[in-house]
Amino acid sequence: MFERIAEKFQDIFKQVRGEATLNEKNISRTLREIKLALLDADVHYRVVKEIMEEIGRDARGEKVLRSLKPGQQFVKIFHDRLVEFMTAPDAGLKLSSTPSIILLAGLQGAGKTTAAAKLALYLRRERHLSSLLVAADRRRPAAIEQLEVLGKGIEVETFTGKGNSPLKIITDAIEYGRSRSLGAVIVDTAGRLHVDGEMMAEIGEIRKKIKPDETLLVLDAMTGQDAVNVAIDFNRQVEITGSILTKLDGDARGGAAISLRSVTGKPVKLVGVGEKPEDLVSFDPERIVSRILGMGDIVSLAEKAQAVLDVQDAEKWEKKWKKASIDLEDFRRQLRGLKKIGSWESIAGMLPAGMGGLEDGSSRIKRMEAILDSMTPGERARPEIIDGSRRERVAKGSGTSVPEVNQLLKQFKLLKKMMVKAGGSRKKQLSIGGANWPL
Ligand SMILES: Nc1nc2c(ncn2[C@@H]2O[C@H](COP(=O)(O)OP(=O)(O)O)[C@@H](O)[C@H]2O)c(=O)[nH]1
Ligand SMILES: [Mg+2]
Repeated sequence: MFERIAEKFQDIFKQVRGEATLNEKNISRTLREIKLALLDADVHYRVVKEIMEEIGRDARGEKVLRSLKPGQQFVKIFHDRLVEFMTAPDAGLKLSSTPSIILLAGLQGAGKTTAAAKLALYLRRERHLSSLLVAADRRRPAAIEQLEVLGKGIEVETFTGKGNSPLKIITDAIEYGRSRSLGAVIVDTAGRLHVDGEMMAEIGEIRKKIKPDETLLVLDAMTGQDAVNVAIDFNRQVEITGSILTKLDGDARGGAAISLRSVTGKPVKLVGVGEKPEDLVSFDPERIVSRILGMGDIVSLAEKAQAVLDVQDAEKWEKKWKKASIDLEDFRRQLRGLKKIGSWESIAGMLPAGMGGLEDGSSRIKRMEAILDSMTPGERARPEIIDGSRRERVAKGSGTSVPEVNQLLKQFKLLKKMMVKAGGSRKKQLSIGGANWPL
């Protein structure tokens, strides 16, 4: 998902991260490129305008210009802003009635019927609610059977009802759901190929009569700009409470995911990431932005890193971790382990701030290794003996500088502190605190 926009952002960021200083010229160039990438990804023009205003202000702000690595700081701020932009405080499903009623609306082919079944499974998994599926799409006879088949697959009952009045079928279904003390009634409705008045009127009337807890608009993320326009129309004519964005597993460009909340004022609540009933997850802006910006899935990378460390010498490491007794030799081994995981670029995001950030790491990790290699085994075992003159020697030997050596020692000390916090006893904390660090 989002491969195309991710590739563009990777290129833009590579360039801006490489800049030693930011000035009006390279800031303008970067902003222009970001703008084009967003437009190309089908982000709504109003949203692009809004984002660009904020980012422009930030990029020229003190926090960026004054930082040690302005390019990286800029990327980080852009990332954070985008997440903030897509985050809504009310993104969770609000289900407070018994049964709670969820009305699904949207164009034909958007994924409503599939989403109904997915939602039933999601509610069982996440909220421990049992659901009733309601076949209120009476325009196509096949739609009823499709819902029934999906329901059977996940062992959820489908209410088919009789006749052709969606409203009558839905009210009967709610009655039925109530008598069975079900948690949720999920209503699948008829779509159309395009937005039209008849469909809007139909949904509007149903909504007014049954007063659903949630009216969710199902949108196909692959249709990009169209999905956004459909959302604007729907939101204007039928009051929706949020949307479900489907087909994010396809080659969606990202535009709908970025724009929807801002353009409709309603949160994206769930996303479909496949055709199967289990392929529905909560909308997680942090995850989506990481994908859009090509930073990989940080959570899964962290898990991957853990796995590599595990096969390395897990037991030994754990013992040392508990005792907070690692030395620079262990630190060196860990660095090498990190290198095995993959490109530093992609793992930098998972390190605590200051230890990786969004830095251009592969050259940095090499320099860190060079520094460690230039120390004597004795120094690596007892870093506290590395005083001023030793630091100078190490810096020279590794082709780096004293500040870089200092920084590495500082990071190591920080890591050790974290270990003490995580696993050490009070007594050990005192002994570490008492060690005479010449920093
Ligand atoms: N890849 C993928 N396909 C989906 C997703 N959601 C729905 N589909 C497919 O989209 C097509 C239309 O879905 P359907 O639920 O019948 O749409 P409806 O007309 O709105 O009810 C079907 O072939 C679904 O399998 C999704 O999240 N990912
Ligand atoms: Mg359908």
